[in-house]
Amino acid sequence: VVDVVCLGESMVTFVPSRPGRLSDVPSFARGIGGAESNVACGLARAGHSARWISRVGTDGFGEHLVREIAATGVDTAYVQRDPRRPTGIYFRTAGERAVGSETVDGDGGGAVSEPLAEVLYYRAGSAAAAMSPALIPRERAWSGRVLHLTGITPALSGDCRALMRELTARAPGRPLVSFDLNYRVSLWQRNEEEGADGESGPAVLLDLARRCDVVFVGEDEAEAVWGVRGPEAIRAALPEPEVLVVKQGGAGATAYARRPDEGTGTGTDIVTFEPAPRVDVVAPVGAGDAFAAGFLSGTLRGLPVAERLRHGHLMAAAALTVPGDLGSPPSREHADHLVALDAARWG
Ligand code: KDG
Repeated sequence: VVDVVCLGESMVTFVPSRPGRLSDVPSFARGIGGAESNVACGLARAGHSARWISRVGTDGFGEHLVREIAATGVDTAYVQRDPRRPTGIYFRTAGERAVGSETVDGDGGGAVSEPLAEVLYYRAGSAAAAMSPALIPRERAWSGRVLHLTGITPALSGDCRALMRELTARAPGRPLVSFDLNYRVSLWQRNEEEGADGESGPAVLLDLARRCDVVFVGEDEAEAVWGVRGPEAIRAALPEPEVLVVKQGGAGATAYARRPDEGTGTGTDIVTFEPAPRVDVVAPVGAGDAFAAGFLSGTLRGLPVAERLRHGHLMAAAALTVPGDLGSPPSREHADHLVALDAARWG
């Protein structure tokens, strides 16, 4: 049994070689992106066994993705190759702040005055969008102690939504299921325009979040998707998960953890706030994924909630201070040392 399985689409990413609008920048550098594989890579770097499950095309971009992700120590044995569909790609501007409520995981830190970001996806009909209960056997996705999913996958296709429901069903053998809301407005808009099955993003995401055990939500995202403002109100709207983490940008994060002796959905919580360390933000992309990796690492190690939050903040800080999705987090030993510093040196 591996520690964690992360399931979701990854893409080759093109980031401009200098700041500016997509209409103006002359050249792009190739990188890789994908919220769930970012979490797998973060956990592998923190010394855990991590597996990434997805589908890619038989094109060179798919090969590049699998090779790069495997190079971080993540198991890619269950990644499928589809000869008929391409690997998804996307373009984004370099380090700018997200447009409106379309954040690319900027919720781990305090970006303030950068210009607006642009994100352009080319992933409709991708190999990963074909993920379905028939193609991804549940036993594979449930082959870890933790399964990590995000709200990006259900925005990809009806098949992906069916898979998400299958993987979050309460049934024997289900591991701890972690879910990062990751609200991607443009993906849901496309869905609604296509009128696929009349399912709306807010309703699908609320239903899925309710079925999971550990849920990560950005305060800004919750307001954008459900119109709910502030950590208390978010918890009131989402009482089911055993642990709910509300990320509050540069300020920090609040965890609501149900007392162990309480039943589902009704108990009182232990509430823990931990401030985020101050960092000079280079690019917010990937910070939320890094935060989830740090928190889940602490969860797998059975650490107290405050320490899980601090490990999340440390990993997020590493991602915030580089242009790409993945930073270089401190080693587990060094991270443990930083986490143990007294409160006055945090925040
Ligand atoms: O969390 C970072 C991701 O947003 C990025 O890597 C791309 O997975 C991605 C997405 O769908 O936005």
